[in-house]
Amino acid sequence: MTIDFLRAYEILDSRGRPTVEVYLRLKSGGEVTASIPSGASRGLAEAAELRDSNPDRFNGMGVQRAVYHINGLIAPALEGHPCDVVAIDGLLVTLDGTQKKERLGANAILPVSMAIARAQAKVHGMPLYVLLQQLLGAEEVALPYCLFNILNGGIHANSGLAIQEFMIVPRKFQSVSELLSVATDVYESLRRELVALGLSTAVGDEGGFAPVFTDTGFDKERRALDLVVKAITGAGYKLEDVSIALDVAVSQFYNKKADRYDFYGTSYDHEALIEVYDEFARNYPIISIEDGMHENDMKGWQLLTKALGADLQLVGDDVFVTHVDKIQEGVDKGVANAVLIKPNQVGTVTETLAAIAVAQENQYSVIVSHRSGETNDDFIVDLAVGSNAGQLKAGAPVRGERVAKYNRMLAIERDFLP
Ligand code: 2PG
Ligand code: MG
Repeated sequence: MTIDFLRAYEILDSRGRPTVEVYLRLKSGGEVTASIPSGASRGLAEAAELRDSNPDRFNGMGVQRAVYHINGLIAPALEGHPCDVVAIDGLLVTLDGTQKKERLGANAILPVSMAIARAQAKVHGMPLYVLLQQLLGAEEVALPYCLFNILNGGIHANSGLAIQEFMIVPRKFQSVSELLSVATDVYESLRRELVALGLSTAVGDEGGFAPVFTDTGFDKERRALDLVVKAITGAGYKLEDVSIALDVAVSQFYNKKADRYDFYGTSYDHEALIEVYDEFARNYPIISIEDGMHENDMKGWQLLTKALGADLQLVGDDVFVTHVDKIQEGVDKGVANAVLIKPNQVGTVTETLAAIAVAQENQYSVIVSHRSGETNDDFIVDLAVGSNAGQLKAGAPVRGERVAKYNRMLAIERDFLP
């Protein structure tokens, strides 16, 4: 039950940048590992990710400092300690002592927190998702619906598309394997469309295609949406059975001084931008739009939620950064109706569960999410299942670090669920 040995080391993430993996051995002999992802379109209020800034290693992206914080500071404090994630998360937060985990780094704290949770589940002989269910007090567990990213833009690919993620959401399936079959059918169908048009089938950071369209302005997005629709129907599915979700990741387009959004050389006020979203939603089977307004643009968020919140899932990512207080503030102000959950935005498993709890208490939908730079760690799947989140966003149904998540869903269904 107690921690015998804890060590961290650098590994590479899916973008070839260093990240932290932790190895933990229990006194009883059991061992686990945990590794963490890294985002590109990061919220301003996310917990700190320490990078070494040594230009001689990995262009300054090394994480040796975070590794040292685990091996030099955290491990000595935890070895011999009982394996209890709630108690240890509290200890780590105290040991860090800063608002944004700047002292130890969230990239030092989170992999330890995840490893402890995994080891604790192991000690009790239960799958990780059951431990997370118990910690959250969720009455039921369920496999989530998945948002599969099949077209990449924004800063995840240099396709020239402003919108970062075009995702498909299969809604009719009997099993995980059927779900994955639908997703890969549509993905392959999109590949065929692109080949037929002579467009590139190269992929972006999350495995979605990244073709370069020659259209101007938001016609690029319309072209992309037309292709996604064609891919769905071309694969033999009905549009009511496979919907579309977008992550606009709009923050980089916000002109704070003017309080407007600049896309493709045109400036949009709140109303005009909402009209663009509304037009997209009227013309395409879109059910969900993420980060449609800047994280500090509360007025924009309120207008957007009022205008489209009754008909669409409006997901807050950068605006909530998986923080309880920010989610509560959003609920109080009528901002969004769904919350994206990324453990490394806040830095511990316990705080992530608290963020899910406050979203669920307020009837906000919950989408557990990967990051654009991932590892093969599949923790987020157990988190989505154990918290009964309902939705999981884990990228395209291709590339090892993305399919690791879908393969964990297959395993949970196969091994544990009735
Ligand atoms: C997002 C995420 C994941 P990143 O914006 O939702 O898709 O991207 O990890 O780059 O922040
Ligand atoms: Mg996002």
